[in-house]
Amino acid sequence: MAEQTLSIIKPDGVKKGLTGKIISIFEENGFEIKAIKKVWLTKKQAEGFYYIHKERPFFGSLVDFMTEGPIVPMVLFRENAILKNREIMGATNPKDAAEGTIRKLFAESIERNVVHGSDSLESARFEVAFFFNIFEIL
Ligand code: IDP
Ligand code: MG
Repeated sequence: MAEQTLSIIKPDGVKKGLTGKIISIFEENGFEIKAIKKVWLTKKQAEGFYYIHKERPFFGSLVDFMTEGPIVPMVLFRENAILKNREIMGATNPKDAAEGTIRKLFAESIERNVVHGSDSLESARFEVAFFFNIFEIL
């Protein structure tokens, strides 16, 4: 079934000038970009986006990282989008990521790992709505 997922190019990816390259990888993998923007989150916004991780030991550091510069959230659409995006992103830790995945190619560490991707239908719904309203998703 065709579905939407939320991807984010994180501050490290934007700073390294990887935005275009990563968008190309999505398009080459059959994703349609239904919405895209560049935003710089406040701490409060980043804490809200990652509320699910608020008890984790890396939460504070993750929020600092995600607010150190602009990010590029986008809505991706295709068959099996959530799983397919997770597949081409690669594992959270680039050391464990498969060859050719975005994180294997570009990530520095388990934290500075270039991209975010929704991990379920439920999180995709929350995350898409966090950044975009229905008039912005085309
Ligand atoms: P995911 O991005 O692959 O879904 P999650 O477990 O949901 O991974 O973690 C969210 C983000 O938190 C990761 O992408 C990464 O930036 C950061 N993170 C996850 N685990 C660690 C860790 O052990 N140390 C530091 N940062 C982490
Ligand atoms: Mg996650």
